[in-house]
Amino acid sequence: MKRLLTAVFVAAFGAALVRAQAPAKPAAPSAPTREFKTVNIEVKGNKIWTPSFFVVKKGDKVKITLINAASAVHAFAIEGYPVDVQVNNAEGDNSKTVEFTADKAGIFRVFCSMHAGHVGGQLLVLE
Ligand SMILES: [Cu+2]
Repeated sequence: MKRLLTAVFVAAFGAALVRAQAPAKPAAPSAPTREFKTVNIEVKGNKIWTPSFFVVKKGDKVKITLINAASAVHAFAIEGYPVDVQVNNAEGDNSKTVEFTADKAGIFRVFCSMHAGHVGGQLLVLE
């Protein structure tokens, strides 16, 4: 019986000691949100999302507000990411927001998925 009590005491005391000495886990830093605003304009017949270059770090949350100040409907898409939205200026709803996490490093084409001639840009995701 004495051995059993000793074993129980050692187990309980040891567990308490381990808990007391365990270093606290540092809180994982939350990824910053990189916010951008880009406007679709038309210059001498050329449709452009401007600015059209976005630089973020891998793991960042990205929020891009899209404003279509040109005519009709244009799309904003990023190759390699699930981003492809249409922004319609003709119906008075000329603003949309896209949000995603930049989980892949590299250079990704930014383009209008509706018009091949639309001037595009790039998303640069740094490692
Ligand atoms: Cu377009």
